[in-house]
This record gives sequence, structure tokens and C-alpha cells, in this order.
Amino acid sequence: MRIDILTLFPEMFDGPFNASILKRAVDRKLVSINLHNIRDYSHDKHRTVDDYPYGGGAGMVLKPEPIFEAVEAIKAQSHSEEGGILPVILLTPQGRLFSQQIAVEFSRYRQLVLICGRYEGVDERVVEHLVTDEVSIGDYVLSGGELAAMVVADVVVRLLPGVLGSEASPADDSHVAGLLEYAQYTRPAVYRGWPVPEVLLSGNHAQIARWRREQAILRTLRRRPDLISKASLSPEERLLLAKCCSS
Ligand code: 6GU
Repeated sequence: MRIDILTLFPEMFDGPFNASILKRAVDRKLVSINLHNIRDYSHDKHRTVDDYPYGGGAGMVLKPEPIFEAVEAIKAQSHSEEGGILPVILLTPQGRLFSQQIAVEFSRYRQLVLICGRYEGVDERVVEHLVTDEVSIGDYVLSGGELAAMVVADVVVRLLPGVLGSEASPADDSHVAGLLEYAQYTRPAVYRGWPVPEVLLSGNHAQIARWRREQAILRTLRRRPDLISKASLSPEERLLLAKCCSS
């Protein structure tokens, strides 16, 4: 996969893309991440990228020309022979709420373009005529789309084939089956007097799997009851829930 990121602050990306799983994925050429400074596409010697809003009001608005021209330059250099649609995703608090499901959807594309919004907003003609999707990472306001773009890139890249080791399957992750993950323990078996649940030491794999499943369901119910109705549960599990909630 190729990810192109348009930003006014490319240096913000140095950290996350140069460590851990993202770095390994880049080093192994499973993904290439290309940063583009929107300012490089400005038209004047002051490298202007924003301007006052028509109609007045506080703050500045990102001008359309540099963003259109940056995306057009990306389109011209990459995969143009394929003719498929290129997702152009604007990171903005106005967008649809990002989720594991949206990440799976994004992970199926050969290429993504992420545009990091800044200031009070982006000229609406960018949204109407260039952007194919607007995404927010939560109901709070960041000072710009950069951190959100890093979140989206991280979540998508770890889904790409070969990025995680075979033993760490994304299929078990929280939110994949619509449930939170069960509690994990490692050695020592007793730490400061706190023991690891006995079933995990039993070696009985069927029993362990059953315990973990139950833990995941109960934890989701307690912490994120909003997720339970959409989780894929067996009829027996639904019955268990009905019992424990009514008592
Ligand atoms: Cl994508 N951008 C900004 N500025 N704030 C946000 C966000 C994005 N998602 C949540 N808050």
C-alpha cells in the first residue's frame, strides 16, 4: 500500500513512522508513506496556504489551490494506469467517526491520500470536489488533522498482510469481533500477593478459551455496554447476558 499525507507539519510524523510496527512495515516495503508539505504547492513567495474567511469570522481557512495541486501531483505520479478510484480522505472533526470497520475498508485500497486539516477549516470546494471521504477520530477537537492521520495510518497498516507476525493475529483484537479483549497475564504467577487466575495455569485449552470469551463479554458489558448489541454472540451467550443483567 502507498499512503500519501498532505500536511503543513511533516516533521510531526517523524516519531510514529520511525518506530515499532510502522517502521518495520515501511522497512519491509509493505507500505510506503509519502509526506507532502502543502506549503510546497503555494503560489507566492510568502508560501501562503491560508486566508481570511469570506463573510468574516475568526481564524483562517486553508486555500483550495495548494491542496488541489498537491493531490493532482500525487495522482499524476502514482498508479494512474489502474484507473481505479483513489480515496482522498480529509481528517476533520466534521467527518464520520473512524472505526476498526472503516480501517478494514481502507486497508483494501492500493493507495490512500490523507489530508490534514488545520486552522478553522478547509475551503469547502476541497470537500465538495476533491475529497471522497471525511473522517474524525473522536468527539473532541485536535489542533489539526496530523495526529488523526497518524492514528488512521497506524490502524490501517497493522491490518496489511505480513505486517504483524503470524502469532499476533489482528483477528483477536479488541473491536474486531465487536467485543473488548480479555485480560492478559504473564509471569510471575503471583505478584505482590496477586495471583493470576487459576484457569490460565491449568493447561486446559478449551476451558481457557471459554473463560476468555466470558471475560471479554463481561468486560464489554461493564465498560462499553453500547457495543454489546452489535457484538456477534451465540444464543447461549445472549442467554447468559440476559441472566446476569437481570440479577
Ligand atoms: Cl480528524 N481533526 C481535528 N482537528 N480534530 C479532531 C479530529 C480530526 N478527530 C477528532 N478530533
